[in-house]
Amino acid sequence: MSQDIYPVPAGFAAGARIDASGYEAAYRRSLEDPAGFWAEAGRRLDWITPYSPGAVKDVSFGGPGAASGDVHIRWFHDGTLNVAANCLDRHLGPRGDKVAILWEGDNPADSRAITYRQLHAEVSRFANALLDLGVQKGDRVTIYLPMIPEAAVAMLACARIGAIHSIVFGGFSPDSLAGRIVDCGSKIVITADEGLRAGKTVPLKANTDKALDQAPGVETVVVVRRTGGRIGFQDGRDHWYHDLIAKADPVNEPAPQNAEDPLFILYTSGSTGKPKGVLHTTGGYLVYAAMTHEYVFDVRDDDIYWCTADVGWVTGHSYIVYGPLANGATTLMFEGVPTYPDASRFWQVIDKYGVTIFYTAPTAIRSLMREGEALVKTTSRASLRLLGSVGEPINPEAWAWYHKVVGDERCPIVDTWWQTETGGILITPLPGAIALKPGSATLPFFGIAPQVVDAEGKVLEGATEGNLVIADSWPGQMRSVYGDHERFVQTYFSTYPGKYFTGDGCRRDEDGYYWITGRVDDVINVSGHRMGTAEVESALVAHPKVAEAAVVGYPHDLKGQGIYAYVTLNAGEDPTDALKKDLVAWVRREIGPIASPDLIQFAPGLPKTRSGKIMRRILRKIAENEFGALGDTSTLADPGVVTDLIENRQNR
Ligand code: 6R9
Repeated sequence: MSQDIYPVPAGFAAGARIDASGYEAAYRRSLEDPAGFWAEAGRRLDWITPYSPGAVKDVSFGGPGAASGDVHIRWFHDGTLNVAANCLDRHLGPRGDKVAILWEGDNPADSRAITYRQLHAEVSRFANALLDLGVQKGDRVTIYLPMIPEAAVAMLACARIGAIHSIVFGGFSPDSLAGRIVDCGSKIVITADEGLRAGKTVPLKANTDKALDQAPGVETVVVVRRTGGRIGFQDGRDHWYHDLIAKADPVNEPAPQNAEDPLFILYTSGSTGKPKGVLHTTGGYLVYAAMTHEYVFDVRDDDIYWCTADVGWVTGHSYIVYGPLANGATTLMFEGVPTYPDASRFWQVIDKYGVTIFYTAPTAIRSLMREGEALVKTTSRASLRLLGSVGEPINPEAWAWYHKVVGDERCPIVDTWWQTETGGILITPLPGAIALKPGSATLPFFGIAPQVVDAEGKVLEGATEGNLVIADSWPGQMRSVYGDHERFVQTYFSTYPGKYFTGDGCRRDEDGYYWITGRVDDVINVSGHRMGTAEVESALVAHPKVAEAAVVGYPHDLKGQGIYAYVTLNAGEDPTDALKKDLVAWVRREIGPIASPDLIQFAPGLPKTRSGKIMRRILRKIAENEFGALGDTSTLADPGVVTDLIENRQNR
């Protein structure tokens, strides 16, 4: 592990939002007096009815002493506000003509600049269109769109009328889309004719049509015309977005929402098979997304800020749309991929728009690093002043390359640790305040109380290693699993009663810096995307030739973790390469390309305990090529299977 320390660059500290002593004082205050701290922080938003001092924080994480099962989280709960008004209307005076969204298409010739005034006008019209279609407060609206400005318009239009959006990443299959539509009972889907990635089309409307065969509750589909490709159109059910916008009333008063009214649902993988609908609410989420965006990225009015995530993930929600727009920033939205037309695309886009703040994922950095320095050096990147990383631990080599080659050793890197569940960044450097150590997310943001615990829940002090929990709430925390509060309590508050369990392991060093070591549950991180191994397993066993499957992660140079699947076939089936290909295609179809197994091993038997539990620890070791240290195998029902698994291992 690297022990290099990169102090705050002098020039950066001078102009930064907050310096080291400022950070320490604010952090201390945020833990000593959370209600006071957040009451003040909440004033960064415009409230319709201000919250009262006694209603800032009302939280129970359950646990010892609490009424059994009582987990509730409320922030600012007697206040009302409107998220879209905070992201749009209040900027019209000071920044009406400032660019809100800079859009760079998949094709470098396609771009758009949308001012706050224009975005406000479009969102107002679409909000009215949704109302005309019968969408009401509290209704769930599924959004299945590519990275086009209409995605932000749809999100903000929902927020404006109090509808709850559920975005499904455009890379998910019809089956995955259907599952998410049915789980939250949405009656409307907003999609596009086709998406465009690296010059190829993605059949979003056709996927939606397939999904709707399994989701009969959907009455309305809104279709954005992106490519003009041929699609099926069902009169009565399907509506063109541009027709709705053209005939909608241009004036829409933002509807007041309670701070605890739901804002969105976002499905994420857990350690069990079915994705969870992570529920975020209105006031606390926006306060937290906006505040972290401002401090972590040290945002000023003249910044051109670019987060390369997709709005289908939480990073896109908080740090492409809600945080930046609440702060009146210019946010760049990119439709394409880092390697099209060639692997210098990111750097070209940075030069094209004068991007000052750039936020991406380690997997992208690693894949571009492989393409060599020359492609980066054909560009200037002189506008950059801050770099960010998110999604998985960043290995020190990638960190060093990002710092030296991309940032010319001028730009601090904020390595931001957080989760879909946390709504915003929890552990991160503040670039003017905290010295960097490559590979460490460094220190907690205001109001965040991380603890490292052992397997029994004992709190470990000082330099140590264990599981990461958060001892108290923060405003951006998820409130529930949509429609299943019991699952929320079980998943996050039962392992260590009274504490939020992150599912991550971590190390804390002698300076109190946190080093996230990765998931300690059956979740793997493939190119920064969360995948439940159980989800891939249930897709595999749904194949008619598969009897049983066990999926684990293994170290992968580019993806961080790859997907390794052990598959037992039904008696009489031939373990051929053609079948392997078929299984990969099958999983892509069932879940989506991000779930494609990298390696498949046909296994006549899986290592099981006598009670029938698959011993994943052993499967992980074999997949990692570390079968010299398998540990105790004496409890296996049939130790012989291990020899066969090792002999036929795929990761050599
Ligand atoms: C925002 C996001 C969350 C999981 C999280 C952890 C991993 C995210 C990280 C990181 C190390 C970082 N993770 N950021 N690990 N360093 N800077 O990625 O949300 O998709 O829910 O994934 O990603 O394992 O638990 P999500």
